[in-house]
Amino acid sequence: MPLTLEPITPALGAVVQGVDLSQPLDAAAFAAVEAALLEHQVLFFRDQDITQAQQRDFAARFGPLHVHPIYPHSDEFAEIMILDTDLNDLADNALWHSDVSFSETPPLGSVLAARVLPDVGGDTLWTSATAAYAALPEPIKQMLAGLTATHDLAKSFPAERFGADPEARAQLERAKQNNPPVTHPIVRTHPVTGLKAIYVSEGFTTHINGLPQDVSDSLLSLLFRHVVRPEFTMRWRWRAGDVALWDNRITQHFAVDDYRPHRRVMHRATVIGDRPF
Ligand SMILES: O=C(O)CCC(=O)C(=O)O
Ligand SMILES: [Fe+2]
Repeated sequence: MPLTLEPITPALGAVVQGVDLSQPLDAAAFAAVEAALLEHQVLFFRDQDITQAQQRDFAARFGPLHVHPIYPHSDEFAEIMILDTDLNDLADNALWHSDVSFSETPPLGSVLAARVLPDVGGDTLWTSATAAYAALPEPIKQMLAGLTATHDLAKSFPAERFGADPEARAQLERAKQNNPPVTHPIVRTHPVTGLKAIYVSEGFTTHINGLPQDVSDSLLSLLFRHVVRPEFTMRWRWRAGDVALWDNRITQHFAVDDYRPHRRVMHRATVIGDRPF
């Protein structure tokens, strides 16, 4: 069955039909998914009944998988990260971010499967950082060229959130030691499409290198607001069996935290990417 695509907004997002992620995709089907991802940046697959192993295997077609330094993972597979409101405070995901940008080689993409959903709420939003970059006035683009920024895991994982539990605190300390702050260009270039994208996010970007902190704060605030203007975004209302795949290099996302005290469980497999340039 050929793959069909139904776009969600002009900026990004498409629902994919005709793909069963519980089966290994043949080369042609995988190439079609890759092409769709390049074009639409975030893809949604409905009614998927996939095991953790199948989710991991699908993600691994794109490259080596990342193991998160803080979030728990499945007992069976370290590459399946668990976002479960019963296990963790997930407040850091209710903030616009690009996953793991605190790494030297941040993820190229993520595969997220909905496992337990509240009846209503718990939507996720994505924004296209290429659409946002394209809409910047030319003088601002020129100003940003060549600037770099610092990304720091500690911004999204502040010590207060780890409470008094010594084990959780020790894990955070280890994660910080293993992931010191990194520098990335403020505008990155997609390695395949060549499109430029804003690559700072509220989640992890702490300052623009070489600028006084107050100037950096003002410029970052302008970029954080610009990148999430409604016309660059989409919002997804999850249904059981949904799987999302996003290009993490040129999008940001925000998990709406509006459903407590209900439980929500998502499983993520995260593909390691290249060093941003
Ligand atoms: O729970 C979600 O919908 C998304 C959470 C998130 O930020 C992620 O999986 O990277
Ligand atoms: Fe995320």
